[in-house]
Amino acid sequence: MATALITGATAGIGEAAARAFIDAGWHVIGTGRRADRLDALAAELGERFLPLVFDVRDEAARDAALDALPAPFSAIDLLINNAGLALGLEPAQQASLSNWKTMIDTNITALVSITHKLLPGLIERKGAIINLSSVAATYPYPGGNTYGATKSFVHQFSLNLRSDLIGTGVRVTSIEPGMVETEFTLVRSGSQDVSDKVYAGVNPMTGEDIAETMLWVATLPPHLNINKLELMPVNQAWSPFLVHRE
Ligand code: NDP
Ligand code: 8X3
Repeated sequence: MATALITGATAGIGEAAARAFIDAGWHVIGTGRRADRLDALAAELGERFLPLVFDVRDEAARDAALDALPAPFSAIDLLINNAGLALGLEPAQQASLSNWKTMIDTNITALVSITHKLLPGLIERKGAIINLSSVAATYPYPGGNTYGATKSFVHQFSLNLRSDLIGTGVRVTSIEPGMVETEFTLVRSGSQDVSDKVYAGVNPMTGEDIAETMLWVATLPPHLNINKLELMPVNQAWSPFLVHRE
């Protein structure tokens, strides 16, 4: 059976994906910084789950972990680039540059670095890559500034990968969700209260919804590639353009 590496498996979408792929019979490597969460997942999911603790921005720690993978985890067929975050909802002119750099380092630099490292093996095995973009890649909103731009990068990087990987059999998909209730808004705002209010009454998507979508994408016939897939809860849609009147 196949092996998936899921970055950011300690919470939200990645944690749900680890469960979904294990339930479907895969071997799963789940990564994240919070070792206690990965240990708990390993205890729950059993020997087909391998916890791997590293910060995706730390290339040396990442390489040390990935270069020492035991069989069958060393033969990765599917890379799910899920680890990511938003920090802050302030307008650009009030935002923290440090927050912007953290989002760029995590959502862009770490994602391309791990992709670059695993590409040779993915080509060898005619594997697949699923990247977590967002509706924020396509639709701007106040306070989305750098977060949305990082997800636009993920969207376009995914499509450009397809261009380069033509003929290799490697599939690439950009998954672009709207509101999914996870720890995303807690991390973004630093407040559980703010997070609860964002999702209250919306009936938002769940990590499990996105995990099932990723499993579907990953198990389609090998001649079929989903390029990009945008999902929203029924209770989310778009706003009119902002207009400032003088
Ligand atoms: P969560 O905050 O619930 O989970 C984020 C995961 O990313 C955690 O496992 C976290 O692990 C990991 N992570 C973050 N930074 C790092 C780091 N530096 N090194 C290693 N792991 C890291 O959020 P979601 O599950 O919602 O987010 C998953 C992905 O989905 C993100 O890329 C997000 O942008 C995207 N997304 C989310 C949407 C939503 O509405 N929730 C909508 C659209 C896209 P740890 O902290 O343990 O390191
Ligand atoms: C997360 C969805 O709308 O909060 O990527 O940017 S949104």
